[in-house]
Parts: sequence; structure tokens; C-alpha cells
Amino acid sequence: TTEFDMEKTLKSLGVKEINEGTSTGSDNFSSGTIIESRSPVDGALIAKVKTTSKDDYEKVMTRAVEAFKIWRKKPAPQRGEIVRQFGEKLRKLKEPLGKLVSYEMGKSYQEGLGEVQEMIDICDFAVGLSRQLHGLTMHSERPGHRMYEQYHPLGVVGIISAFNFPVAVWSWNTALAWVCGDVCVWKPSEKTPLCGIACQNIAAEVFKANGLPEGISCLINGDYKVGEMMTHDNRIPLVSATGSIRMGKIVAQAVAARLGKSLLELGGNNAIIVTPEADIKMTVIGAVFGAVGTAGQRCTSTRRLIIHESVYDQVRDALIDAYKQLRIGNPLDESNHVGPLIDTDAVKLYNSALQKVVSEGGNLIVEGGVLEGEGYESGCYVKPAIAEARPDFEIVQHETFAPVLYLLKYSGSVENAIEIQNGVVQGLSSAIMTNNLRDAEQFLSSSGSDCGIANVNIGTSGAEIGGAFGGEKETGGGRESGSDAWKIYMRRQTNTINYTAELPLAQGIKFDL
Ligand code: UN1
Repeated sequence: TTEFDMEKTLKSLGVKEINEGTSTGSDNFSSGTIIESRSPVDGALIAKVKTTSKDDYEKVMTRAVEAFKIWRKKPAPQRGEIVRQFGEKLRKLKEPLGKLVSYEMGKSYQEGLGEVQEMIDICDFAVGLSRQLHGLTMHSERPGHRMYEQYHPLGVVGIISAFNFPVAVWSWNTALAWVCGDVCVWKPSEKTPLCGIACQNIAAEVFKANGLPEGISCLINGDYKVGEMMTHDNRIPLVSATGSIRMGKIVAQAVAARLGKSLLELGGNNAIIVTPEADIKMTVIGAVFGAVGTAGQRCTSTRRLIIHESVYDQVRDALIDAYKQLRIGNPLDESNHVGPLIDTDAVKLYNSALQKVVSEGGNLIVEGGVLEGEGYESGCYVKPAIAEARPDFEIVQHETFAPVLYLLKYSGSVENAIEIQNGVVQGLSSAIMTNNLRDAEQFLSSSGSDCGIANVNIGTSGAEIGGAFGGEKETGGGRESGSDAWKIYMRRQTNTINYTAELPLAQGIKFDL
């Protein structure tokens, strides 16, 4: 049902009609211009957020730098305890936060809840991590010497996140950064500012209840110009940015110019290879969810299917059938599969991709189109489309953040499919559908997929938080979330300790006075 009380939802998350978009925790202020958050679900104005001015930003940074001096001294397991409490609060607020994500961003309520679940999961992961953060010990070449390494907190971490995962991506960064002893300044997408306000409110309550200073969790709001304040700021040793390749290149250059570190999570052009021995039923489910889930607005969404000629017609026909069953409409109605795109600009990009693929000689086997009429008043609802295309089409090289799927045919061995799959500038996620062990292992080998994520008999999206998340090439090379992704949030120090009365030098050097 779409019947839900938005007013109650917003109230339980502390979101007001007009919100101060700058916050250092419980202290909220803002003197910048106002952004309006409109829901792509029905076009309604949800609430307004005041953006961050230069003066506001300075106040934030002063507090953040001060807070770091205190937070870094707190033992990591105690920092973990704070993150545990944050995770507990998220469990309690899972429904309203999931609803806000769904309403402000337009993804299905199920996916909104799933996104909050990712936040809870990363908190659990971070709590365990807070008793680890291990360095190595190594054997010194000198007698009576001990050598080891330790990881120390890094400082203020800047986070720039995208509209498509308006809450989870922040939490992947903050939950880890906090247990690592860092403080965070977050600029959410200007398309989903209310999700940012809600998350900041939840975090602020936890820090306040524990008597911790303002500045451990900070929020700033606005467009790229507000982000630029962070990328040029020497007080921020690490900027973690999720978004387009275009944005990532600008961020990377600005941060590199001051020799800062950046963690980039940029576009994908994810493919599923379908071999002659693929389980077709499984392939269709995986491909359809990957292509139309979140209306094709995940960075892991399936954009290309690379299908062996022997099963091509079968897969194509099964996809056409499956697309006929798709219900498009209000994402808060659980019977719908596909919600709206984020805004009408995204609809324009969708339309131009469809025109482009046709002008390059592609064949639309499932025609798209923008939906009009009752329930579609926001103008953001589009029909998922499928085009038969060729790998060398210009449009196939691009990530279009919409439900457009390209079918590409391959013949011969799996190497040919891998070459097509790797033949794009992006390198985020990839998958192979096959029951042939040789093909699967070939795909995973050093000459296989060049992506950060490579799956067998699973689609390209929906990665678990336990693994490192990110990709190669123009996807930016960053890794967030699980495995040892925490290391980028800390500085590594090598320590050598001499417990003798002599001072032998390394490399056998003699220096007698
Ligand atoms: C993103 O689209 O920016 O793997 C993140 C997935 C999700 C995260 C996507 N767990 O699809």
C-alpha cells in the first residue's frame, strides 16, 4: 500500500519543514541558500534545506579539527561501542528511514529497507573491527631490536555521496572512519538532502548521549561548490567521493594537487556474460533485477548482457517475456517492481540514450518511453528498455543511469566474451552465468574480468558489505566497506625499538666517532 503518513515519518527522523543544512552534531546552523527536496514519486515538495556557506564551513572545520584531538585518544573498542549504539538506533528507525529513502530517492520500499540494513550490517562489521585494526610485526636485522607497524587515526574524512544510495554509502565510510578514530564531514547529494539530515540527527543523538564533543559527525549541504571547499582543504587528508566519472576526475585532481588521498567510487558499465551452459532461468532473474532494480540507478546495475550466439535467441525471448510482467509505479507500493528516475534531467538522459542506440544501428526489442497520466504526474517514470547493440557503439561505452539494457552477441570461446566485457573504460562489477567450470575459472583468472567485482552465477548488483566494494580503471580504484578497506582511513607507522645499550646501524653501516 502507498498509504503512509509522511508527516509521522519525517517527525520520527527529526526532519522539519525547513532544516539547517549545516551541523556539527547537535548544533545546527546554516546561512546559505535554500534547496527544495521534491519527491520523484509524486513531485511533491517534501521539505527544504538551507545550504552551507563559506563561514558555516569554517565553523564546521574548526569543530571537526578540535573533535579529532579528543576522539583519536579514545580507545578503538570504545569508539566501537559508540558505533554499536548507532547501529542499535538504526535498527529502531529502520522503517521510517527506509521510507524516507524510498520517498526522497524513488527506490522501492524494500530496497529502502535493504539500504538501511546495509547500514546496520556495516556498523556490526565496524564494531568487530574496532578490536582489530591490526598491523604486522616483523623481524629486525639488528640484534636487540623490535620492529612493528601500527595504524593511527588519520584526521578529518570528507565524504561526498550520490543520490542513488543516499544513506548506505555514507555509513560505509563513517562506521569505519569512526572506529578508526577519524571524524567525518559529509556532503550528501543535493538531490537527497533530507536523508542526510535524518542520518545526522540519528548520529548526533548517540554522540550527545555519550558526552562526546561536537564535530565527530558533521553535515554540510549544497552543490559541487560546497564539495570543492573540502577537496581544496588541507585539513582533510582523505576525501571519499561516490558519483560520476566526470565528478571523480575533478575531485581526484583537486585532492592530488595538494597531495591528499582520495577514495573514488565512480561509474560502472557492468556486464553479465551468458555462456552456452548458463542456467537460463537464473540468468533472466539476475539480469532483470540487475537492469531494472532501483530503476537502473545503481552503480552496479547491469548495463550489458554478452550472450553466446547458441543461446542468444532463447535469452532474448525470455527477457522480452519477463519485461512484460514488470509493474512500474509508486515505489512505496510493494507490488511495483520499478519506481521513478531521480528527476526529469535523468529522464532526458534516458531518452537520449535510446535515440542514440537507434541512430547507431541498434534495435529496440523492448521499447522504452516516458509514462504519463495518473500516478505518473512527477514525469520521472520510464519504461525499462532493451536494445540489441554492438560492443563498439559509442553509447554502449557510457553509463546511462536508467533502465536501459544492451544485448551483445559473442561467438566462439569465453575469451571473446571477456574481451568485450573488459573493452570499456569502467571496471566496477561483472558476472558470468555458466555451469562450465572452465569458463567460470577463466573469467576469474588473471586474464579474466578486469573489474573490482567478479561474480559467478550471481548478477552484478547487490554486493554484501563484508567484501571490499569498488572497481578499477575509470571507476576510480577505491575500495569501501568490508575486507581491509579500513586501512585507507588510517595512517600507517613503522616503529623500530632498540632495547640494547648499543646503536647498531642497518645495512651493516659502520659510523664510529
Ligand atoms: C552504489 O550503487 O553506489 O552492490 C552502491 C550493490 C549495493 C551498493 C551499490 N550493495 O548493488
